[in-house]
Amino acid sequence: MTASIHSIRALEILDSRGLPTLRVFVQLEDGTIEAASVPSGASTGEHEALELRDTTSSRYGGRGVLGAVASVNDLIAPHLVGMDPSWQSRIDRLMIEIDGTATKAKLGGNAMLGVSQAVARAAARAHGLPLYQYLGGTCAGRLPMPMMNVINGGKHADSSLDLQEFMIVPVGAPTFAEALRWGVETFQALKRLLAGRKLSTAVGDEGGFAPQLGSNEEALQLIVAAIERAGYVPREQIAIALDPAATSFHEQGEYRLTRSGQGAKTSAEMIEMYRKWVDTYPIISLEDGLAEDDWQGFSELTAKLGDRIQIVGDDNLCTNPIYIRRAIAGRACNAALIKLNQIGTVTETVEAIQLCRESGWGFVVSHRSGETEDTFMADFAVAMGGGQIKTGSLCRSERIAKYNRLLEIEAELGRAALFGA
Ligand code: 2PG
Ligand code: MG
Repeated sequence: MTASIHSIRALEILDSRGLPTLRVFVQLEDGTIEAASVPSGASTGEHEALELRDTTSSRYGGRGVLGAVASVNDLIAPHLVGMDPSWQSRIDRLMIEIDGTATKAKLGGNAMLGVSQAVARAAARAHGLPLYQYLGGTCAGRLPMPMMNVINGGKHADSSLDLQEFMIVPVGAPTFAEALRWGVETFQALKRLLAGRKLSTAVGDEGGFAPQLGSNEEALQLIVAAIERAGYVPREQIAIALDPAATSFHEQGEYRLTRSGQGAKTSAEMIEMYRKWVDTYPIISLEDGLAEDDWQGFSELTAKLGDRIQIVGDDNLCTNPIYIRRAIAGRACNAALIKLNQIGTVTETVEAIQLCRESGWGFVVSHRSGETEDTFMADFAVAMGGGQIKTGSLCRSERIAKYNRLLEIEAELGRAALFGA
């Protein structure tokens, strides 16, 4: 019998962009206290769980979260006090019921996720288990393949790049620790390459470099050069993943590659551009290659490239089983990005992943561009059987915290740790 929930309270804290977010504390009857913090995105999907912000207040330019704090303290906590923290899905479903909206607009997705994650942590502590084992079971031992974001553009940096994320994936590495080392060495090689060309080595929101390049394609060339300079074999050892976040440059039915000065493209022209890149560069995964409402384009993209690379849906799926089902039926992707705060509870996130598994889809557990030092998602990825994880670049502590937690888990598992497909 675990101790029941004694109290729940929230605090307004700051994320990695210096913007307000929530930390939720759950205290059990035996005095155990656990906390969880909530991340926040910049390139958000239209159907994401609503992030409650104090838009009518002048505090923090209308971005404060005191309303969400009140939602936790006054609207959620009274219902959960006295409950067993191990009743994760019951607690999550109760919050969904109290909220009563499709987008969690009443309680706030941020308030609900903070509670949901903090409850899971408190229950894990009460059971004397590490979070990955509590959520994933006693056999949970597979570390996720990291996608490390080494060049930032789009809404995450004021570089000349329209595409938001250029990531490296150490597909040939034998362990997570080695994968991380290969990534770091490539990141450092990239830094030297940029500096050698007198390009900026300042970083964007997710810690990737944000240089002024002549084209999006030049970023791909630089990454291949950095992989080689670090002593690795492109594709075989280290491959590339992209998240253009194409909704962010989709205007009036056109894909406007304005920042890089490459003009506007139709959906079909974008697909053709990706096809050429896939032929030329070691790209293995493409997330949000098209805009969230371009469902037809997504189906064409998957028909053309889905047997060669992973086609990931993020803004169009929002970690929501409703949209994932639609994409499965329309063959619009073959993998989903998984963000806990897009859907708002741990239970629903697990459901989204189960749906991916049943459909033979891949999944990528993901951070947000606005992060905190919280490492919940690292344990969560291991609990969900590994898969893939994207949690930013190889600098900035809010990103590194997740990698460091995965290093800890791999070391703790010892011989039981598994890595790779
Ligand atoms: C994305 C995410 C994370 P944001 O588009 O995948 O990289 O960005 O959190 O800004 O939505
Ligand atoms: Mg994305």
